[in-house]
Amino acid sequence: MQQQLASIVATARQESAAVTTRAEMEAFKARVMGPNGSLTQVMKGMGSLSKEERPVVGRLINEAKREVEDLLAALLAKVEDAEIGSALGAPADPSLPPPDAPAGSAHPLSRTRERILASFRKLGFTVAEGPEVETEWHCFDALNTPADHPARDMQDTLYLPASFRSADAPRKGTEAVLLRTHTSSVQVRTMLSRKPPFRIVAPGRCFRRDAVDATHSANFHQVEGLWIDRQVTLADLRGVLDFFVKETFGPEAETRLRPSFFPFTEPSFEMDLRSPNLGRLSGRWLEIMGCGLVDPKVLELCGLAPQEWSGLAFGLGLERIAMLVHGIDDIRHFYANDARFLRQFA
Ligand code: FA5
Repeated sequence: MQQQLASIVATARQESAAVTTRAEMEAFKARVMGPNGSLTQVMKGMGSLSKEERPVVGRLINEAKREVEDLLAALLAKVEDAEIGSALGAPADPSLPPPDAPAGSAHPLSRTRERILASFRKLGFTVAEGPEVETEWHCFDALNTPADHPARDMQDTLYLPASFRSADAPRKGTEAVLLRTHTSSVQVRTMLSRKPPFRIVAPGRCFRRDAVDATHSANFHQVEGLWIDRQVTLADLRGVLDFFVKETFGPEAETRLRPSFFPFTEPSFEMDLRSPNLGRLSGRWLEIMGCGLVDPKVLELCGLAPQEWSGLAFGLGLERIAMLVHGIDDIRHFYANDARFLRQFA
């Protein structure tokens, strides 16, 4: 019986070498392992063996079966390769990239962010970052925003449950933790951790309990700017922002500063933009960012002497800028992941 099995395996090995198609492979499998296959016949003969012979022969049969299964696995790989090769008109080369791989591209918000950062880099600003999950102190108190300010209301700001309270604030006790409502918290972290003078821009995600519509999202992006130095003036603010606007919207773009209020800047402004290249918005004054000179109280809270240091700060909405640059009429397009929309910016 041992000889019989050896000859079955030897024949199978010989025959398998001649197999080239899937049909031939199936026929080969049936000849050996099918209901009337050569190996199956031997297995059926097990019944006539004595009790002592059975385990010995069983082991031999299993070995032969495994060899035939290995042959079949190799045949399947060979046949599949041949099938792919004939479908492609050439032998398959698994190291090649998929022929129809679509080229990816940066998201329009990422592209706008990089463009904005590139403008500010030209003026010596470097990129800084801060956490999206922030303490109430970094987001509000250190920015001179009083406890009863409406922005601190649960209706406007997403607070984390009390179990998330943090000790990461330079004041006694633990602090409430929230999703930052603006990137101005990076101003605070930078002033606390770096020695002036410095100029930073901080891009990042912000969160507010705003109702979602064509111009508002509950999760949006800002780019913050902060320049701390000796004798920073409003002329510097105008110069920096004018440069950025002309780089982004073209040399014909004009800016204007309109008095406004933020607890962390004094004086504070909204900056408006007017440009002849903005489609149906051409020629209209459009509000694009908040800005001002850093309030001396904020410098003090962040450990800088207001007699020595001064600064300018600004914060713009990335989506709003991208919408203006590309003539996009609804902020929700940015988050819908619709390739037809995204491909237009590739
Ligand atoms: C601020 O957030 C200030 N921190 C900006 C600032 C920084 C002022 C430094 C002075 C000095 P405001 O709430 O206006 O300000 O938001 C700034 C910009 O973020 C807005 O002009 C707008 O473009 C964008 N923005 C605000 N809320 C949303 C929202 N829900 N969806 C999309 N963009 C928003």
